[in-house]
Amino acid sequence: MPDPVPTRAPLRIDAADLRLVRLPLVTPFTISTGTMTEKVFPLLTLRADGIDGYAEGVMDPLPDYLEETVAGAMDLLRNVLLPQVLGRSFAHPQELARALTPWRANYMARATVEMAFWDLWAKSLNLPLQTVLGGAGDVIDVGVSLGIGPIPDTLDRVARHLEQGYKRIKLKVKPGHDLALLEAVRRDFPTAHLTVDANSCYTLADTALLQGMDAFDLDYIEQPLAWDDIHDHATLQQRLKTPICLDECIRSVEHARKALQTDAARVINIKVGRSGGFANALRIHDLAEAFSVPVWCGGMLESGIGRAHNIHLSTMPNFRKPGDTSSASRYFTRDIIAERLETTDGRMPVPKGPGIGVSLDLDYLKTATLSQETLTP
Ligand code: OSB
Ligand code: MG
Repeated sequence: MPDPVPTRAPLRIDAADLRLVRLPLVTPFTISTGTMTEKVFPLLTLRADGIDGYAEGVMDPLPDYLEETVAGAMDLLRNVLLPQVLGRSFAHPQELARALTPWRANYMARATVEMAFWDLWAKSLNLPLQTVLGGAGDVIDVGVSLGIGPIPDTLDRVARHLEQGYKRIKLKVKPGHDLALLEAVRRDFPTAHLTVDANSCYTLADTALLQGMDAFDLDYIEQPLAWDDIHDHATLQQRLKTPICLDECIRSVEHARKALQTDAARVINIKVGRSGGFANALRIHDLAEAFSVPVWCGGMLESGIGRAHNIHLSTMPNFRKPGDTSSASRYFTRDIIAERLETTDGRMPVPKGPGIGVSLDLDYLKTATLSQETLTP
């Protein structure tokens, strides 16, 4: 049993800073739904007792990964979620998470508030976030997610990342860019730990094509079918040898339960920022473990703030596969945090200060900030 985590007096949320931040990406990132050239996200600071807790929202500007949007989340944060917690005291982050449960969906917006409070909470106890969550360890294993591009170029990128020691290569696929890509990559890298991610671009009508992927010794196929269709994934899994990993479909504990009970997911990608926050992510983690289903930590091209949250979560025991939290320098020429989150041999060190263990680079953040507002009770 892990040591019991200390408690403390309830923390009153005194103020919130809500920023909209834009960071250019080092290289465009293409998935089946489109191409991203920049990362635009809400950055939230919650303040209590003179301590700041941080989190970023993982929603995209357009509802093309899931249904939430940056503009919608900014509005909800400003007008509903933050007014609901400002001036209130919470005895534990789980209590704040419960206060947000009456709202339907909007998991990413709710996670932004919840995750900032976990950071604040852990800092107030002077403990790393991982300790408060129940995780342990100094490093996590990570792989990379490689966007869609010409096959020769992808082969170069696979080689480069394997040389850097990344523990798993995830290839983004879409119709017309799937089996030929896998043939080429498998030919050149016969023993590489390979997976694919379709971001919901196939249907059951593509079953034969997806069965063709069974020949390439993939660890799993991530989210082949519709973003909200657990049922069809269960049907597909009956027809595939390769395990299905769900990403988009798992936004709540109930989604995870249904997927696990119907054998629609033999692996789960947990993204804390997509799942309403750590309270839900931890429950999904435990539920998957009860079904002997391994989980791993996905990413949404986060800045160092979201990346640090992901790293701490990844130290929980059922994170048995390499995650997507690779070096920040793969995404950004300069990050909005002072620390450098970089891997060595496919391992990312856990930032060990209190809370998420990283701090804002306020000078650079200023140049990357599109808007900023302070909210008080
Ligand atoms: O499906 O996991 C995904 C990025 C943006 C939107 C969805 C996804 C991704 C990634 C990249 O795969 C993960 C990362 O490197 O942060
Ligand atoms: Mg995915």
